[in-house]
Amino acid sequence: MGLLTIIKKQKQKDKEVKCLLLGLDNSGKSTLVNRLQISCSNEKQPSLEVDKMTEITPTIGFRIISFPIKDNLISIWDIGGQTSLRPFWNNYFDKTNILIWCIDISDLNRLHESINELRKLLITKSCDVEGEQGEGEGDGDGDGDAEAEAGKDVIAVDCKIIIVLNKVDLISRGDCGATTGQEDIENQVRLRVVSGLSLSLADDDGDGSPRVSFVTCSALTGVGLRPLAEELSSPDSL
Ligand SMILES: Nc1nc2c(ncn2[C@@H]2O[C@H](COP(=O)(O)OP(=O)(O)O)[C@@H](O)[C@H]2O)c(=O)[nH]1
Ligand SMILES: [Mg+2]
Repeated sequence: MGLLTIIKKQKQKDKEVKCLLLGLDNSGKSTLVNRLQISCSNEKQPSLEVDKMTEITPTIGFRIISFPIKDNLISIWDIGGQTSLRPFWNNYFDKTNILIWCIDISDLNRLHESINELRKLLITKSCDVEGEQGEGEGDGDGDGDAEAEAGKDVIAVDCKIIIVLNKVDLISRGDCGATTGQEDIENQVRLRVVSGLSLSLADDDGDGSPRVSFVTCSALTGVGLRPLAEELSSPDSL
């Protein structure tokens, strides 16, 4: 390995972005990470990696896949989503820059389960607000906003969150029996996630709370993966 290669690798390591990829089993996490790796690290010879896309089996435990995007080394931790593995998800958060939550947008029957799991992982009740209010709290004429804040749902993790709405190809092909269009389903899923997490997307900017964004894609066809790659490598994710 030449000196330049070593320096380049070290520089990439310095800018490593740890992404935790979670979501229900069968939502397409492993396919997504394989497709991202192929399209980001091997654009010139994608045919060499075709086998990787046909080899997907349920992930037992976890695997780590690393590849460069722009100047960053993206390390994606693909964690199994089966019920038995979910209690361990919390253990992987250390030093995570980005949480990627994968939802199968074609399977609305499991959307509730997915949002519930995400909620369990992220949301906690704020409890320090009461202490900060000081004396005179709750007397009816005090700081109404602060009172309203007490016990409010807040996101407890300190990383950027990307919600991936995967398998959009199944909706555009009409395979999942949906009677409404792709845009309607996307909006419906976003709204359910936002209200399920008690988020106000308008609050996401500038107040120190983690930024939540949505990306719609198909890990199978590759549609929508470029914006996801952009999000992973954008400087505000570091
Ligand atoms: N049609 C379609 N199928 C997908 C897509 N992503 C994953 N799959 C399929 O969904 C199944 C589960 O995928 P997998 O990556 O193992 O899901 P995981 O359990 O979340 O890791 C596999 O049969 C994949 O081929 C997608 O975007 N579109
Ligand atoms: Mg998997």
